[in-house]
Amino acid sequence: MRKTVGEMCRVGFIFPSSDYLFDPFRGDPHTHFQILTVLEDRFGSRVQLFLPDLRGIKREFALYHIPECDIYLYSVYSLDFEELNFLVQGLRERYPKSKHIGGGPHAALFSEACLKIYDALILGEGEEVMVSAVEDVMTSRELKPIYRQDHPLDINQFPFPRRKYLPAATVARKGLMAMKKKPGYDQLLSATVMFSRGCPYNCAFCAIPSVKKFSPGIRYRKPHLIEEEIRYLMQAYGMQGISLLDEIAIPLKRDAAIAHLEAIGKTGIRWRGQTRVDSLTPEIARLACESGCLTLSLGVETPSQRALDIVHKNIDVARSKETIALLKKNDIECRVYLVSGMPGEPEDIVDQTMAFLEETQPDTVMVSLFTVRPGTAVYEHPERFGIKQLFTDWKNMMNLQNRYESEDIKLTFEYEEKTPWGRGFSREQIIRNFVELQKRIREKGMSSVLYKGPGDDGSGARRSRDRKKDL
Ligand code: B12
Ligand code: SF4
Repeated sequence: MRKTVGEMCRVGFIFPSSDYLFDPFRGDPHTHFQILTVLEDRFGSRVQLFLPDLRGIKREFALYHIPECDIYLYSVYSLDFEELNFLVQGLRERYPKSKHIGGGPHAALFSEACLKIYDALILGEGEEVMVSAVEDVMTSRELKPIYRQDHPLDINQFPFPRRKYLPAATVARKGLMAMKKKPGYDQLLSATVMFSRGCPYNCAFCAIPSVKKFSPGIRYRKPHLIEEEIRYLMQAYGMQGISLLDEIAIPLKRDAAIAHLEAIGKTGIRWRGQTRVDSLTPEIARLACESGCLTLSLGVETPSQRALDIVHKNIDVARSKETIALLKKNDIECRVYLVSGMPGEPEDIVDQTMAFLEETQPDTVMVSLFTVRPGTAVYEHPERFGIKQLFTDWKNMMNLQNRYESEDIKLTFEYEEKTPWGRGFSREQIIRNFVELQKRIREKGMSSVLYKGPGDDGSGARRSRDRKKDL
C-alpha cells in the first residue's frame, strides 16, 4: 500500500448496486459527482478520483470492480446499509491501510452504529468538511471520527457537478423523458439533475426534515448557474432532456420562480420535475410549459383529507384537484403520486381514490406502499400515528410500486386495532387495498410509462424474469 503523505491520494466514492430498484440507472449519483468535483478543484493533481459504479453487479463480484484507494467514500442510505458494510469489510481485508468514510442519510440518523463500520463520518453537507478529512489523511493519516457541517453552505459558491467520473453512455441515456400520451420523447438523451437542496415542509412520512437537520429549508442554485450546468450537459453529452429531482422543482416565490424558469427555458432543453400541489399558480404553470416542461409529478399522496392532516402534509384535496386541472390546461403531462396504507385512511379508501382519479383524470398515477423509514416523524413516534409495531430490516424499506409481476410485499409497520381515527387496517387489508388499487389503475390505463430499453420485448417480462427479488 502506498504512503499518502506528500504523495498522490487515491479516493474512490462507491455507488452501490441499488439492486432493489426497478432500474438503478434511472437516477444519477449526484452526491458523488458533487463531492468528487469539489475534491478535484481543491486538490488538483494531488488526488486521483474514482467513482466505482456497482449498479448491475452482483455483490459477490463487486470487489473486482473497485480499484485500490487510500480513501473510500460512501453515501449511506438505509437500504444500502448492509451492502455497504459488506463492501467495507471486503475492502479492509484486501487493502488494510485504506480509510473508509461514510456520510448521507443513514450516517446522519444512526451515527453510533455507523461509527462501528466507518473510520469517520461526514455529518451534514460535505463539500468543506470532506476537504478537511482528505487533508488530514494526506498529512497525518489520522481521521477524526466526526466531521460535522452544522450550518447550511452557500451552494452557489461551488461549480456545477461534473459527470466525467462515469462513462458518457451512463451519463446520457434514453427513457427518462418518456410520456404517456406523446410518443417519441423516450428517445431523448437525458439525465437527472438537481438545482436545489432540501424542502421547508415537515411531512411525517418523509425523511427529508431529519436527514437535512443540519441544513434546514430549501436553497436553489442561481439562474445563471442553472443555465451554465444545462449548457454543459448539452455540449458535453448531447443532452436533450433533464429530469429534475428537486423536491420542489420550481421556487415557491414568484420572482424566483420566473427567473428559474427563464434560465431553463433559454437553453431549449425539455424537462420534467416534481412538486407540491400548492406550489403552482396559473401564471407559473404557463411559464413552466413555455420553458420546456413536459411533465410534472404532484405529491397528492391520498384523496383522504383526514389522512393528509394526520401526516401533516399541509395541503387540501381541493387544491390537488385544481392543480391537476391547471397542468392539463397548460399541456403539461400530469403524474400523480399516491401512497397507499397511510394512517387515517377510511374504510372505502380504494373507491374514494378511484373516484378522485375518475374526476381529475391525471395522465399517470404511481402508487407506493406506505413505508416507515428512519428519519421520519412516524418512525420516531409511531404511537401518534396509531402504529403498534415497526420492523427495522432496512432492506425492506423500498417503496413498492408494482413494477414487477410478482412483488414480495413486506410491510414495515402494523397498526393498532383501535386508532385515534377508528379501526386500524390489518396488514392483510393494507396489502389487499394496495394490490386492488394497482389493478384498478392499470385497468383505467393510468399506469406509468416505463422505457424498457433495448432488447426488451415490450412486455416488461425480461426485467421481471431477471430479478432474484421480484421487487
Ligand atoms: C437524488 C436522490 C437519489 C438518486 C441518487 C442518490 C445518490 N446516492 O446519489 C437516486 C434516484 C439514485 C436515489 C435513489 C434512492 N433514494 Co434517494 N434521494 C435523492 C434525493 C432526492 C437527493 C439526494 C442528492 O443527491 N442530493 C444532492 C447531493 C449533492 O446532496 P446530498 O445527497 O444531500 O449530499 C450532501 C450531504 O448530505 C453530504 N453527503 C452525503 N453523503 C455523503 C457521503 C460522503 C462520503 C460525503 C463526503 C458527503 C456526503 O454531502 C453532500 C454535499 O453537501 C434525496 C432527497 C434529498 N433531497 O436529500 C433522496 C433520498 C436521499 N433518497 C432516499 C431513498 C430512500 C432512496 C432509495 C432507497 C429509493 C426510494 N425512494 O425508496 C434509492 C436508493 C439508491 C441508492 N442506492 O443510493 C431517501 C433516504 C432515506 C434514508 N433513510 O436512507 C431520501 C432522503 C428521500 C426521502 N424523502 O425519503 N435517490
Ligand atoms: S414529502 Fe415532499 S413536501 Fe413533504 S417534507 Fe418530503 S419533500 Fe417536503
